[in-house]
Amino acid sequence: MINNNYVKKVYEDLCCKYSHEKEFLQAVQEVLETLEPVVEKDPQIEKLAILERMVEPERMISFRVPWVDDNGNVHVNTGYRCQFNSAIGPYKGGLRFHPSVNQSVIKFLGFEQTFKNSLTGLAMGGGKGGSDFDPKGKSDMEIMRFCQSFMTELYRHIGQFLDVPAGDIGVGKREVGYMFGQYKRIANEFTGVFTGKALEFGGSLGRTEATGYGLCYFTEKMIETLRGTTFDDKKVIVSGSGNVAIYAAQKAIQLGAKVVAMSDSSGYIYHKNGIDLAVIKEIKEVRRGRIKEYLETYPNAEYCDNCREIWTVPCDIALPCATQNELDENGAKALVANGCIAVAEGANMPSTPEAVEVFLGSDILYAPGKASNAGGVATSGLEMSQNSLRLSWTFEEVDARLKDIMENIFDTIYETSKKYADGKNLVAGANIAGFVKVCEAMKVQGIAY
Ligand code: NDP
Ligand code: 2IT
Repeated sequence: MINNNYVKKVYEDLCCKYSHEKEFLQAVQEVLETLEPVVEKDPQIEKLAILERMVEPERMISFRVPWVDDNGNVHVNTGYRCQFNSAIGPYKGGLRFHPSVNQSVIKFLGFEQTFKNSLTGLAMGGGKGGSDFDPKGKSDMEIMRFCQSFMTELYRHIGQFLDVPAGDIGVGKREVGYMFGQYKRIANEFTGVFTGKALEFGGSLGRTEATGYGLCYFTEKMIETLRGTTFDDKKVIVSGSGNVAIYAAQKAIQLGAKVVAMSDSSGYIYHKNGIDLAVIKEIKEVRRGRIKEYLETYPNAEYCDNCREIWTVPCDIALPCATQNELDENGAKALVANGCIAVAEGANMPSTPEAVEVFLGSDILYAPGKASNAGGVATSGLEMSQNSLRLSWTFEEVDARLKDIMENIFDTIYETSKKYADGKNLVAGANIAGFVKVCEAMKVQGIAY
């Protein structure tokens, strides 16, 4: 519910203009609702139309991506790059290849990224991009041809001081390699224009693990501070089984937890004794297979062919690490009813607004993705620093910086929540803390006539 007249008007105008952009409006509404106390204290925000500027991307690029499959058939996909906000640094954010990608999805991700990047404390603006291309079932050569075609247009819009993409759903080291290679070829320069690169050409140690590890560092700090407990001996469920999920599970296990359930878009597995992550890695990272194949090694584990039901598995900590709106009101109620103490988001906007309401109305600790999954982009920032310095830091050095950044993010959003809300609402804490820095930068940079 939005009460303030100015905030309400900004949101209503946006709803009229972009009525079909469901995910984008959802992300904006959640942020605007929590900014009311800040807007009421600072009349400059309305006078300088900061909110109107904050919800409109600086630039939204969309383009044709034609490519040829192994049989010689021609296909056409749509490519996007949303350069949302550059008030505090060059645009920074991942690329997503998934059939569900459209302008609304890319804009919601770019909007969220602006606040997330601000929370890291590093100088990075917000951006996001991708395509409705489906990498599933494609050969390596098809992936390569698609990435090259995509970059043949995108290269003119990015640069190490302008916009630095990285991975997201469907984009990992393989895709980043093909895109970086094409950029280098066309731009005729070798620069840190991408993060998430392989180690051989400027990647950072620890970037692969960063989002998942960072999520656990954040969660451990949250449950230590607010519940006086740790991951040790906790039962954990992790949705998804991609980059974020695998390394969240790995760190949770290292910290003494037992991960009992994981999923992919087809279904979830439940392994009472604790999931063997080496088997998941083999299936997902090496074979690019389905999570159901886990049962070939562990026939005593269970498989359910509805991935949305993973939240009914009793647990102490839930880490949604797959995609937006994967955790709805029923899932949230099941987690609360089963005595779960904390939900921390590895994915972007995995909880529906109704699920968030359930969490905020209960005793559960709830960490919004823009705070708890910021470890990935933070380590991308560290990769950019290393590229600029022409140096590589050790895994231990990167990991220590990541831990420090995640603990600082928790402290910042908790303190902000105490200042503006009730100290429990970390959504408000994250949105306000992320907003204030960008807002101050926008205020002093003037308005272009
Ligand atoms: P991956 O492509 O490596 O893995 C995605 C996982 O989520 C897969 O298990 C996939 O299952 C599942 N998934 C994807 N779409 C759906 C869907 N519609 N319904 C159910 N399951 C789905 O991506 P990442 O691990 O990189 O990203 C996961 C989430 O984390 C995303 O929300 C992303 O934006 C966010 N994130 C990623 C960061 C990063 O550094 N990579 C950083 C911060 C956030 P299947 O294989 O069946 O499709
Ligand atoms: O959502 C995200 O923060 C990412 N996909 C990582 C972005 C990045 O630039 O590393």
